[in-house]
Amino acid sequence: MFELMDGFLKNDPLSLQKDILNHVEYTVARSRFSFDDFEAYQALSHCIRDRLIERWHDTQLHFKRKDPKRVYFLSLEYLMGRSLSNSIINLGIRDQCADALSQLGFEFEVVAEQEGDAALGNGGLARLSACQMDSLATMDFPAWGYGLRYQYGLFRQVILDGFQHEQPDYWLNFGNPWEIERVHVTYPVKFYGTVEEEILNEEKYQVWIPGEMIEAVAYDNPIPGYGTRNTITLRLWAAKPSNQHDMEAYNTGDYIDAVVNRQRAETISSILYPDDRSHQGKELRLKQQYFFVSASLQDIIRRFKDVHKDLSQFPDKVALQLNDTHPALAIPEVMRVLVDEEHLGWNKAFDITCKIFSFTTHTVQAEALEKIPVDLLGSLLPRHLQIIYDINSYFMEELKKRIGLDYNRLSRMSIVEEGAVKSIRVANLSLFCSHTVNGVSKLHSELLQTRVFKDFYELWPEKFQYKTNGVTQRRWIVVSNPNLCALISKWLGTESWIRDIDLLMGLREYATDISLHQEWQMVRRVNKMRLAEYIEATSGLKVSLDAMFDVQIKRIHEYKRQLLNILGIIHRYDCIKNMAKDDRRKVVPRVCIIGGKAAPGYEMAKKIIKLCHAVAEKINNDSDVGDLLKLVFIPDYNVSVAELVIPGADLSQHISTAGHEASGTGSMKFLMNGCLLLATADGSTVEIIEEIGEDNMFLFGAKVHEVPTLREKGSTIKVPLQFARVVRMVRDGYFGFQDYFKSLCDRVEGNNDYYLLGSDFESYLGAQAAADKAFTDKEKWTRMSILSTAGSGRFSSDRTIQDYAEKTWGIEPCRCPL
Ligand code: 26V
Repeated sequence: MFELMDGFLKNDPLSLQKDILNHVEYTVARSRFSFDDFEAYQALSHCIRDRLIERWHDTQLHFKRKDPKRVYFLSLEYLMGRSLSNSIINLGIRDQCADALSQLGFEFEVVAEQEGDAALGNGGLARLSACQMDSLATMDFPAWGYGLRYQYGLFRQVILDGFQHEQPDYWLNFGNPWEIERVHVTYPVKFYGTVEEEILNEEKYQVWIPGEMIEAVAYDNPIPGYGTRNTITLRLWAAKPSNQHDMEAYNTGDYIDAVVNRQRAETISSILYPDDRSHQGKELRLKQQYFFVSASLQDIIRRFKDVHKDLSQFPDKVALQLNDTHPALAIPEVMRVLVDEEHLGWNKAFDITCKIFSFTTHTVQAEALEKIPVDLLGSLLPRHLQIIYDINSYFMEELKKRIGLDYNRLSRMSIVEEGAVKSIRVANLSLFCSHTVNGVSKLHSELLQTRVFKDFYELWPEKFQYKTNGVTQRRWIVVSNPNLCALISKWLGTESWIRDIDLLMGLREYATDISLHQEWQMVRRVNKMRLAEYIEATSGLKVSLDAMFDVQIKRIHEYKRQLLNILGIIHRYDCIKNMAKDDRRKVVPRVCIIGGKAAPGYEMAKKIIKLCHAVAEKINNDSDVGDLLKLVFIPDYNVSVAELVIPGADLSQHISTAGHEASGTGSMKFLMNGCLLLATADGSTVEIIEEIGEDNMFLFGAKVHEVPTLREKGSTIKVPLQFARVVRMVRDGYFGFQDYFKSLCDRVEGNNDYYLLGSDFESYLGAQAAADKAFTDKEKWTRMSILSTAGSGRFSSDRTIQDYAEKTWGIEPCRCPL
């Protein structure tokens, strides 16, 4: 690996060793003669943190000197996972650290595994933010990430008797060496109160008199780039009570209440909301959103004003990226600051606002779009509600000029939704006030233009772009699959692909080379061994390495169709049971692996988890079937579990009903690691097909344009007999829990089969059979596997970020000199 010249701290194994021992003694406060793996992790992390801080200071100073246009990435969620290995690899000192540890009697991998995940997000959107931060740093872009420092991250999933239970993830229990508390970087954030009119120099102004004030404190998380000194900042805000607020209470003598109130303030940043529709319209969630937005904008404007006086230059220096609608209150907040505080005038302020915001949407379901009840907004943020109304009046006037008095359309497009609960449509606000709206794959973008935001697209087609998602090869190959990483570098004769992903294509040339095949198979087998050990440790189940490891790991959701997978497994089991002994020899043995969390209030998803366990119980204890079929549910799926599972997978499933997965990024990680995909033509898979060809994967299922007709046909569709049979097995209690699974079965039969499991079943089984057949031909399988990795370059987040920088943000790299 490359090594960069460093600053004050040295990176040779001996210096690292000394620094580790110093941190053992003075930071961890343990004896340098006796410390355990966890303490070694803590000490090493502090060594790395010191090195990150050096680079980070240099980078920030460099940005300050150059004063380039910056991008601010606003996201309520980041799924960072572990930081130690990633930082060490990006710093280019993996071998030196391993040496230093080994001389102290520790093993690098064991030490790295001591770290818990930072899980400040739910799933796809949040992991995407983390991958994009890595690319922004690596590609030297002047970028800042902003988010919330939740005390409790995504819940831990515990399985008891096959049922999911949620437990709090108090991830800060043992301290967090990757953050730097900035006690002096604090901003007041205001809530509630009233709006009054004030006259200044004969002009009328609205003044917000807040009813509550809470302080936001910055916690900085340095994000190092790979092969560069650039280290950028992810700044997360924590809530603490404002002293000003307390003073009043102390003065009135209510000391006890004042202290209790302090704790109440902290609840704003205490918990991450699970991605669950039932949480829409909750006051605490709205408070979180505004708290985050207000603190971030105060920080951004302060940084701008340090150098520039005139806010009309704001768009030349600042790009604000809205990661979904969650941070969209930034729009009325910027307006409020420009109009009420800077007195710029409404038109000028609105012009600036529309030039700085861009918006990316991560969903396809119109009904999943965020809405804020007007009553709630009006009480929490009275001035923002007024501003949104003003924006909407202006919007409606503009619209009438374009479309006349088409009231149906006007009411569909309005930012304000009338109805039983009058609400703000946050996506409409974001669309109208952003210069660009991005989809996350080509197909997603088409659906946005033709369905979800059709009305908007027809009027402002120039606003619509798409940036197909990507994942970072640093984490998803270099960190998680070191053996494959070494193999790729050996065959390409360079490590440059780690920064320049297009080079991966060079592997195509060797796709039939028999010695690459042997080495490739060896690497894959070692990874399978590691995964098999993990399965045994977590579930007690021994699995055969000769079996095909077939994996589906992602959030549990009906549209992602884990149920289709399970019904397919039941079918496989049923076939084996009904087969003559002789025929069984032809069966390709499988280990089916499923993992993922269900939102706590999502009943159907929880039933799917239980069904998976019930089926596993039956199959795994059937000695008649033995190694021919096993089913494992991996509990508490998270980023670090993914790092272990993905490199060991032969086949992975991405089988959402066409038109439902905006992009999907798991598939890209599997692809990079040479795992074959069994998939529907949904989300980014459509582009994966373009890149690696249909022949290199197992495709099935209805296409997007066929879905509406199939739905219309409903119960008149002919569903294959096998499907009816497996559903009946569940219904009849073959796996127990007959009553509990009834609603799940009802959900996939007749007119209720919204996600089209029945009509896709036959073609699903066909794809599975094709996968079995290919697996028996080792050479073919290995070639397909190599071609998958070779074709994964387009799905690097480096490419996504490059596109954003050029086509959406208008920013350029700003590389810190060595
Ligand atoms: C919604 C809500 C609703 C209220 C409570 C908290 C909460 C948190 C998240 C969400 C929306 C999540 C949207 C999401 O993760 N979408 C996924 O984004 C991926 C990255 O673009 C994409 O690959 C997936 O297809 C898409 O489902």
